[in-house]
Amino acid sequence: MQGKVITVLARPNLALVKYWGKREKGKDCKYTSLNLPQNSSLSITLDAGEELLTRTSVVFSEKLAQDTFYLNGKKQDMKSPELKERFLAIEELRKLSGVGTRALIVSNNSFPTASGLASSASGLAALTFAASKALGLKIDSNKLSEITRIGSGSACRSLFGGFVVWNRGKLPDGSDSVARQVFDEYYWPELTTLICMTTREKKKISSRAGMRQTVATSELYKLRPDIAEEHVKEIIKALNKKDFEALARVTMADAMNMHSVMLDTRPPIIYLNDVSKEVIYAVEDLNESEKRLVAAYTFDAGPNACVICAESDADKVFAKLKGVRGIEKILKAKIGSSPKVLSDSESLINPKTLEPKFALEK
Ligand code: 2P0
Repeated sequence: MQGKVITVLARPNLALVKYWGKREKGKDCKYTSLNLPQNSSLSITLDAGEELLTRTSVVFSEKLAQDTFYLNGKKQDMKSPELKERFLAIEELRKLSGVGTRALIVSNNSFPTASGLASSASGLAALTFAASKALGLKIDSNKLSEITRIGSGSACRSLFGGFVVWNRGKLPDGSDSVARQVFDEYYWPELTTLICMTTREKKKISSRAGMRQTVATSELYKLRPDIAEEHVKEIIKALNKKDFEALARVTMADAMNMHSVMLDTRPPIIYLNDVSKEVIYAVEDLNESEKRLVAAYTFDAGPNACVICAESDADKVFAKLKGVRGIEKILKAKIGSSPKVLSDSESLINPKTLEPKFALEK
């Protein structure tokens, strides 16, 4: 079968309540590769226009001898253990569709891979969304979320726009550990994120390896899952009331709680750097001088800060952050929408030759 080339655009998400730790194989997890989290998490989908997005084209065809994957113009090694793990999601989709043919996948990220901003989330969401359509699968968002989670945990949240909760779930097969939208992207459009880029270096330890180490060695981590579940409830309450200060308080607390268990890991995991610390001080200083919570910082597995504020305060917060030495670039994002299928003219694959359309790096 020569399938259709499907091209999808997907956006990253920013967790206000973080996912850091998986359940290992045992009574509440059938396989560790299911990527079942220790706690629920809550995110916003980010729309920074042409920045921070993934475009992916997928085609399945009998003419293809093997799976081939180009990321940012570079052919990837399909034998690498990391890629094999992530491609379990594609195997699941193949199983469901009964289509055994190989795939050509061409994906471009408009942000630095592995810099602490989650390109794996938009990347995997674009991949499974496009592959499910290229295989002609009619599956509901729960099933697609379940399969996307296998590729990358945080990616299941990027299947939705707006405000998204990824529920921890209890079942060992993971069928109840799926993401769902709690409010859409139009619910609170004033909410703005300023993304402060402090480094473009590749991080020293991957999230996947880091969280495994934390679960295995951190004493403080025992407290983390219950604290995070409570944070999810508090953020939902704040969203219901559009209470920015409550949202800000919990967002900062959750980020610092996650970075505390990282520091409590043996050996310690330290993603924050001096510039991250200066962002914390700048935001705390601004909040104190304004006598209200104007902004909230949060950090993922990297030193880049994301600062959330109302659009009406964005200029003030931007000016404060501009004063932090070491910030190379500040991107502004609004609340983003779910992945969308692009037109054939935007495809990254030539459907006749089954080759990528762009000039390739060796
Ligand atoms: C999050 N992070 O909730 C947290 C905050 C990093 C810090 O989800 O192993 O790339 O593929 O499931 O999803 C990064 O973890 O890890 C992450 P896998 P993922 O956004």
